Amino acid sequence: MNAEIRNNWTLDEIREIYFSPVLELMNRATAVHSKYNTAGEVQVCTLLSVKTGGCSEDCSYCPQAARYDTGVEAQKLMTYEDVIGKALDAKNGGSTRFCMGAAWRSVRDNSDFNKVIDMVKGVNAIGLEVCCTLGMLTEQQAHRLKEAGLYAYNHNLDTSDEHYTEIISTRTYKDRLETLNNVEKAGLSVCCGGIIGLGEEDEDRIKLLHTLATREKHPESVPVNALVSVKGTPLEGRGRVKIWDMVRMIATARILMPKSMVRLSAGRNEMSYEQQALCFLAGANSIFTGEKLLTTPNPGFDADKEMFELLGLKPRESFKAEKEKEIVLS
Ligand code: SAM
Ligand code: DTB
Ligand code: SF4
Repeated sequence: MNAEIRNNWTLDEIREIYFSPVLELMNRATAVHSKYNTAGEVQVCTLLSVKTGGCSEDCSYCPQAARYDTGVEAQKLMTYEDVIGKALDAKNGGSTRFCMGAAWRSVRDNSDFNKVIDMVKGVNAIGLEVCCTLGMLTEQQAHRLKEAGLYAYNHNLDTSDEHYTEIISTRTYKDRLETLNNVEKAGLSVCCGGIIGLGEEDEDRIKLLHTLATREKHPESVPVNALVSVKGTPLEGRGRVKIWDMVRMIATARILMPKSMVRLSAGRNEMSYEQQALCFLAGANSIFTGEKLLTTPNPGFDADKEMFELLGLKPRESFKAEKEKEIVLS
């Protein structure tokens, strides 16, 4: 890791940054952001739920947990053809990364996993950077995904270790960390972040950021989700996350992990362009576009195109295309 990119942040240092006056915090984040990244460039990703609903876990925010009556019906794994069709739409809509999600507790070595491996190969072949989020994973399964051409794996820690037990009881923080290590061992890029609005304290957010920013290698991307409060889940009726909380979280993540992609993830559908602009100023440089996240609404390609024009943002070239260029030019 570059000497200036630190992974020895202390909780006190993080507290000081997180609680600094918000305009000062944003200013510092903007400076760090433009030192390490091209200002105004935003990575555009599309999500697809390839296996929706019927999940055995009890994550209290999640509309896909079978035990909550949320109106999300359990579906079978999508077909290869349908997934490729959606990936082509995403590419035509301007996305460079395509993330496939499955409502699984963990990956099992069965025919569905074989099919996901084929989907990874297919999406990779059409020139998109491929990401998956399939639940817990062994090192061997991570290697299989890597060999199929997977670029990144998303696995969120969601909140602090302490608050985790209030939100999920069917797995532990340690389980999550183990999967992250397996992903890293297979040479996949790690995408790991959290959700705010789960009833956590500022201290829980600070601890989550501490866990992420003190990993030997910072996650390549850090999604910051605002809770999408879904009827039927235990977190139904939670008020909307305050924009200044989102800004604080994004700016602190940017300062601690200067080179990571900080993704303004769930919650954009409830945010104005002005509010999103504050998040970009705070150092967010990635979004999910397309009308749906996994099961909930999200701004579509057209609305995002309008926002990009209005704010003068440019879609970022894919890491994959950058690497290919380097190979051709060297
Ligand atoms: N089942 C896999 C897992 O849990 O890792 C992958 C899919 S899961 C839906 C991916 C992530 O979406 C979760 O870790 C959580 O951070 C986020 N998420 C789920 N429901 C959400 C909600 N209602 N609001 C915000 N983020 C949510
Ligand atoms: C992430 O951090 N957020 C995305 C993606 N990674 C998988 C998921 C958000 C899901 C929001 C609720 C839903 O649409 O079901
Ligand atoms: Fe299942 Fe993932 Fe939803 Fe938890 S977050 S209930 S593991 S789909």
